Amino acid sequence: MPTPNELLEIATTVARRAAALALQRRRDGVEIAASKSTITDIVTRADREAEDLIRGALEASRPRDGFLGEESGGERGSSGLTWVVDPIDGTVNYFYDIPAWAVSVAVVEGDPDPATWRTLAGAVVNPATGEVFTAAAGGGARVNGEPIRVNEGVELPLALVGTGFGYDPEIRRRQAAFVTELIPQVRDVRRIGAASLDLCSVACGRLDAYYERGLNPWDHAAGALIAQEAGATVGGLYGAPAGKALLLAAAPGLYAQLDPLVQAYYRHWE
Ligand code: LIP
Repeated sequence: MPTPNELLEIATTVARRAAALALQRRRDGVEIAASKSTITDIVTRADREAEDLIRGALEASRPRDGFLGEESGGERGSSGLTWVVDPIDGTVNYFYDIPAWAVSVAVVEGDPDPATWRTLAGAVVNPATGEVFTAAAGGGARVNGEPIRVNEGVELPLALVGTGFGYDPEIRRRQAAFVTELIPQVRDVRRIGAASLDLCSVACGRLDAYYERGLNPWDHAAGALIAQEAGATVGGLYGAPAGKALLLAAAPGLYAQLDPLVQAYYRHWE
């Protein structure tokens, strides 16, 4: 079994290659290939091309590993490891040429299920800013090789909180209703549009906290490890691991203040 650092080297290399491809396609002009869950949930040709590049590179270097990608689905491996990939996280930002999208590559041990997996390494590459966020389990978190840490000691009224919204109109309405309740209690709210970058923002102190309901495994697999390795608590509903029902990330003290508010609201959704 390779070490987390050896796996991180592979993750970072393929994420950089895919990011370069996606950036070039952005410059060439982006074409929507299809819509998925709703008409606003789009996939571009570059999403598919970037995932094909990553999948092919991993098949060559790690042929016995499993794969779970946003665009091409899952395939079980025989090594006990699975690569969890979002080729372009922040697809709407990518389509509108808003410089807040990223290639997210993580590798997990065990079933590719956020409820049970152990993330060993993760890389999130934002080509627009040239930032490469990385973490190996137990090795800390970095951006462009420099160590990063969460903001400690932030009280709720001074917290800058990130969140996001699903593609379904009724879910968006309910998510917006919670933001209406939360926003008077915190410094402010930001909606960046890419979960991986939200989590990296918590990791490097650009956000004090981030929460979202409805994320897919590939949205948070790498970013959650980076946030945890930077000192964040990352969890889900009722104290479960982060997953589709809820992801909340913040330094421990702020997590303890925000968790009851988020749980109380999202508990009604179940
Ligand atoms: C996005 C997430 C984001 C969420 C968006 C979208 P995508 O992923 O990263 O947090 O709010 O609705 O799901 O679809 O760009 O890969």
